[in-house]
Amino acid sequence: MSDRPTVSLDELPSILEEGRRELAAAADPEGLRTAEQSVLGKRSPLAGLRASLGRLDPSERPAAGQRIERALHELRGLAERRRDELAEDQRRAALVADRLDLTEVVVDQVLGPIRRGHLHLVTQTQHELEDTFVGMGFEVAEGPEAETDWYNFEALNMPPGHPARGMWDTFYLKLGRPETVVLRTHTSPVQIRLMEGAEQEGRLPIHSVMPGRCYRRETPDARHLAIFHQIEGLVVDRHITFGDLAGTIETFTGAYFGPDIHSRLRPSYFPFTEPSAEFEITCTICHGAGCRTCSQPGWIELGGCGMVDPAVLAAVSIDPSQWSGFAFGFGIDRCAQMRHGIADLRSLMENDVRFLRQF
Ligand code: FA5
Repeated sequence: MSDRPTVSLDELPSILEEGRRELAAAADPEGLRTAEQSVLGKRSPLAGLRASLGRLDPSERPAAGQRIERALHELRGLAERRRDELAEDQRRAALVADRLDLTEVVVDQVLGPIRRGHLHLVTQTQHELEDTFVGMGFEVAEGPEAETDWYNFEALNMPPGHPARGMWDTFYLKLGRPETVVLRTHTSPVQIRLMEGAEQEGRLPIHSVMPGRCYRRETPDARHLAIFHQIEGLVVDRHITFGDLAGTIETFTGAYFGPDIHSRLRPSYFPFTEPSAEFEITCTICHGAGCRTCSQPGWIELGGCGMVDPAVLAAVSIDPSQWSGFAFGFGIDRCAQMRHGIADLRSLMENDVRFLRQF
């Protein structure tokens, strides 16, 4: 005797509906196997219907058989699709569970807490220099890096063909007439812009520093770069003397490098200052004893300076009989080199983080 439940064909629609619901409700592969057993297995209502076909009148069997086969076909298809869906769900769940958060691993477990970057040593040095000069009563001004020949050379007493232009190996830009626009070779052109503006707007006197990037066609070495930074200083006021210049430079040197570092001036030549000088500071490596870095004298050159040439004042319509001034300009990169004992200036431009992280 068969132990299959006997069912009537009238129940096919509800059997089908119940089968659909059971298969769709399977929440995992195990649940689906149980549902398939119950909906399509040997003891399922559909199997019972199929078995009872033999009790039907032979003329009704083919149609009834077809209805049952269609129902079975649909439910098998549903079971197949549900199997695929569950497999996909499982794959996604595994992906989420197994995902490696590399940033989390690197930062938290290998390198420690997130470390923020910091300003480049040259930028830090520029800010420190600005702070030092602001503390001494100076204002900070800036000018363009692409300059006209007029500001970079001519207004500074160097007309075309003047031999002093040879002191600065120049990059010319292809702008306008040939050799009329340059990448500035020093920050001195900003002096001219400041004096022009101050004269036109009645803003004299001037006590300003002007930091910025400069360019020279140089082969880089331990003390020279093709792209470097200078800070210019300019004072135009009444009764300004060379003593004011020397005192300002000595005050700055002590304030920035510390009380045991001093400055001295050596006669020199610049076309736009008269008299002119190079200023040197006590070598910060040997503190004046003499070493390889300073080539023995115990002093290291930092920049140039001098009294603003009356012809330069006159070129910007400032009356030299009423006003006088001094100017200086020195390397920011050189300052960083001196202050931190950097053997080779090129280290500042190579962007090796092992070097940069030290500062
Ligand atoms: C000048 O550039 C003058 N404009 C300075 C000046 C200003 C004189 C105002 C008088 C009045 P000089 O070429 O010597 O001068 O450069 C000044 C300083 O800039 C140097 O002492 C050095 O510290 C720095 N410097 C010059 N060339 C380079 C370079 N290629 N790489 C790095 N630093 C440099």
